[in-house]
Amino acid sequence: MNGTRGTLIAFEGGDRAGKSTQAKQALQWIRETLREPAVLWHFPNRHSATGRLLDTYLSGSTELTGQVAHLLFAANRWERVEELWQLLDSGSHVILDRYAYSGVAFSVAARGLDPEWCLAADRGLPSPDLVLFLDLDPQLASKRGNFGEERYEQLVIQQRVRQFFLDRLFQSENWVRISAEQPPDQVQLQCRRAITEMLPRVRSLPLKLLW
Ligand code: 2DT
Ligand code: MG
Repeated sequence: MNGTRGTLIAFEGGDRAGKSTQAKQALQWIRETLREPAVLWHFPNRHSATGRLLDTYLSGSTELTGQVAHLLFAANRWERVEELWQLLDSGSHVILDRYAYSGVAFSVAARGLDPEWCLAADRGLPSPDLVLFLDLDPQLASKRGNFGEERYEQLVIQQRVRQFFLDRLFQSENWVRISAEQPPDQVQLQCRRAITEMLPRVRSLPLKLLW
């Protein structure tokens, strides 16, 4: 460790855009090629108490009001925030497969909640240095394998989520849009390019907080 902090990199996008695949490959590349420590986290983390409840909500076997679901998704992040700061402070990069952006986008798009109310629940979490937004037309996403299995995997919801990402969230300077219609190798190259460009620029700066 050379005393520099790790960076926080979030993958965002609709369902079936390839986030998990790309995040795994980016993790491997940071570890093996850049030779720096890195971990990959997925949100929601379905293994904690909040996550087990959210898993039953997403699979459709539990009903929750929109507000309760939203707060549980946010709590599912807050319960790991100390560990997150520790990792970053220790010099490890942390890659996130979904984060608070999904939290707001899905609660607004699928449950009709007020965006400002939604944003408040995640306010104060560490803000990613880089958000890789894997953008895929929901019509194409819906043709990929297993689409439709979980609660929010419906065309109209995915279209509203995408619009919210593009209209409301994409304005931030740390967002990079990558077309997920490209072959996976191309997508990965663009992710690596964005990470390479970001690293020297942010590492001497403190992490910001959402929002
Ligand atoms: P995965 O398919 O990636 O496991 O996501 N979601 C996710 C929310 O509604 N709020 C959140 O805060 C997060 C992180 C998006 C499962 C679904 O959960 C939705 C898809
Ligand atoms: Mg999913």
